[in-house]
Amino acid sequence: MMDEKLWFVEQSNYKAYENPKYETVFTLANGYRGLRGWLEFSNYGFPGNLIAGVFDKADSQTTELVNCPNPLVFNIYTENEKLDIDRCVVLDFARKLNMKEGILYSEIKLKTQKGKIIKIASERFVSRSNVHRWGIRYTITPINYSGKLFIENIIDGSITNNEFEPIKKVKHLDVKKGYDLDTGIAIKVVTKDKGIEIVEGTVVRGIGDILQNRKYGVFGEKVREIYEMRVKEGKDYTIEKYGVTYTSRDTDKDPYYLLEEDIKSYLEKGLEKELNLHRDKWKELWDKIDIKIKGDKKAQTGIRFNLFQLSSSAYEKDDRISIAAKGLHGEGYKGHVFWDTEIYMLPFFIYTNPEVAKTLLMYRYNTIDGARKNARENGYEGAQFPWEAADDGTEVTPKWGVDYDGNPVRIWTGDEEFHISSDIAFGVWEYYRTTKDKDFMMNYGIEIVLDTSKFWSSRVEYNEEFDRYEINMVIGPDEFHEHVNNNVYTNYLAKWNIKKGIELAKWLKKEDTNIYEKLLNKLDISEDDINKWREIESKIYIPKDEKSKLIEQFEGYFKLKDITIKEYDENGMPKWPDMEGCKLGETQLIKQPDVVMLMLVLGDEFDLETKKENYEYYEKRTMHKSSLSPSMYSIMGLTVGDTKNAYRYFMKTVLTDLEDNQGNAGLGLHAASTGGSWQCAVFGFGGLYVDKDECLSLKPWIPEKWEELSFKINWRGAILDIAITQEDIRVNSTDNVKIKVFDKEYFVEPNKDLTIKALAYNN
Ligand code: IFM
Repeated sequence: MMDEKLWFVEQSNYKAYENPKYETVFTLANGYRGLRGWLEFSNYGFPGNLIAGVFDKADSQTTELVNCPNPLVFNIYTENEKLDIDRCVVLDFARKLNMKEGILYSEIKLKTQKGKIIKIASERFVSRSNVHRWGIRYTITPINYSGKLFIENIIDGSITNNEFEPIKKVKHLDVKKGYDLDTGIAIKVVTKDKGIEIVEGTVVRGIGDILQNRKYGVFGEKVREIYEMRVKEGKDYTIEKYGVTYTSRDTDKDPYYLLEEDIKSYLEKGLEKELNLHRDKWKELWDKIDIKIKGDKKAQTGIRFNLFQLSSSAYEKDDRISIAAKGLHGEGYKGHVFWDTEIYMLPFFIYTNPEVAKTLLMYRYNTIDGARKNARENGYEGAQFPWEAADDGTEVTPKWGVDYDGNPVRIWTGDEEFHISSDIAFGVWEYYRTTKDKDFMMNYGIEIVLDTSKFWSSRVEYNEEFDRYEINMVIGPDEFHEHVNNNVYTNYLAKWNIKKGIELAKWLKKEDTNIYEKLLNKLDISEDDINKWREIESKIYIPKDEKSKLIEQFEGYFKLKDITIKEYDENGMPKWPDMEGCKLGETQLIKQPDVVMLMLVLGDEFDLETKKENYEYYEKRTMHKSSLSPSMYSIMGLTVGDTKNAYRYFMKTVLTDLEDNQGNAGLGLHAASTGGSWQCAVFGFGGLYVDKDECLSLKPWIPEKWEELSFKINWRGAILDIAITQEDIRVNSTDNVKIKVFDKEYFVEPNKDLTIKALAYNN
């Protein structure tokens, strides 16, 4: 029973101002769509029905993910008094996300202003078995009265985007039609610019003949049906709500036909059967993705929350979509896709569910024409992937935003944060290195790597004086410093990208000359160009301090005002130091890892001393003003022996949304941080890495209070089950695998435990 609790995220107190945070935390998603954990009986908060790929611009500053009609509206009237939690006495309140089964439970007891006490229990799910379906089962109990009750089922098409920032409110949808399904209702809406049609349908069904006198109506942009119920004090009444969604992205025909058919078969099947299929799917998923941390309950629930929500954000059957920075959990960052996907989230999928990883990379492949357009428009060649992406690969970063004080500021990331192109190429390589999926690499991946190499070779500037290639006017991962020259992360990754391009071109020529020639022809790359790349790659400028191992984040960084962090808040996060009259960009304070990030992404290129020196230097200057920050410091901390801080950063990461430690959980999931959580556990504490000879390697370390850390990974088709305790490391595999543990080679035979005693590696 205790162990079961470690699968739950619970809310036991109701505070209206916390609604947005819990809407994110309790979002149920299946990669096709996300339904925020909106509370039906409150007017505070931001309902969200986000369907992957439904983008529109309308009057917004830039293209954004559309908030689709809210199908969750379910009003209860006791006599004629509408149940509104914020005007009632809350007698009991509990919500619980059961992550094992993907079900959100709630139990609420309210006393209305007229003194009627009513209890509502519900179970909500968004099906992982059939992504178009979702459902809720309500059990309503009038505690102290008998009489009339009305149930109102509504689909609200009046929804707008950006409700949380009223000045930016935008309407993306026109209501085309309301449908009376008798029983049940549906709505068809269409997006203003792109004409994407969305149909939502819901049916409520009472168990027993409890719903009477149905009335259907369309009220402006809302479609509704209302039922009367005669209730008796103390009796339970069960109502099932069935939901189905389709869009014109799913079909060439009218999506309403698909909806109609699917609702019919869903009703025939019944809610319980769908729920069981959904449970089975989660069981299957958890078998692949779960990470067990024995001896640390908070860490256990925390890591599971991150795995649950990250896994809920991907849909392997649609390669036109990826995972947004805020998942399908909120409108923050407009549903845009960043480097967060390839650098933070992708490794989780590569090692647990490679099919999903491939789909995510195929999204980049399928949007490469947009990236080519970006390059052309900016005067470059090849493919320049957008810093923020939506549905077609063109740049959609907004040009304007607000700073920490609410003043308007120009956003330069879309113009200058170029490293995204090599981050994507790196993702392609990491996927290939782990899966050896040759078909993907030959037919898709290599095109990304070559066309980004081509981009970089046109983006670099030759400096004759120093006979070197430079990349100027950029923003690196640390976004506090804009318009900088020769950011080491950007330059190193560009160099790596071109080098990988040369290497893979050679490989492809050997593997299949035909494909090689066709591809070079398609990309308009000649062998002379590739020879030129060699020269460029060897001369890309990497700023280095000749006297120490310290790497300068960009040219001139060390000359900036050296302000370091002196104080930490109650959450262990840095407090703003006295800026001594300087602007942020004039100091050495950074937002998130940059040099440290480079040493993680290209770990092999740097020795331990370099990692240590730079970690120590930059850690004192990193403000962690991005949720992408603590996880990387945790992993690097483990590499260099700062285990105490590594654990602290790990906990910060896994609790990002649960404890809302960035203060903006209401806007959606910190999806990069969910991926960072997995990386901390597996790459950090698990110490898993692929060495220079492409051998899977382990160098684990676990905190004293952890009795065991265990996880599964997929390594080139073999499923490895790895458990680390204070006494030993155990590895089981479905296939023959060579593995290094603390640099010593071992061979794991299928289904035979390899156990290495701690003594063997502690010496
Ligand atoms: O991609 C990140 C970036 O690194 C920091 N700002 C937020 C973005 C989206 O998560």
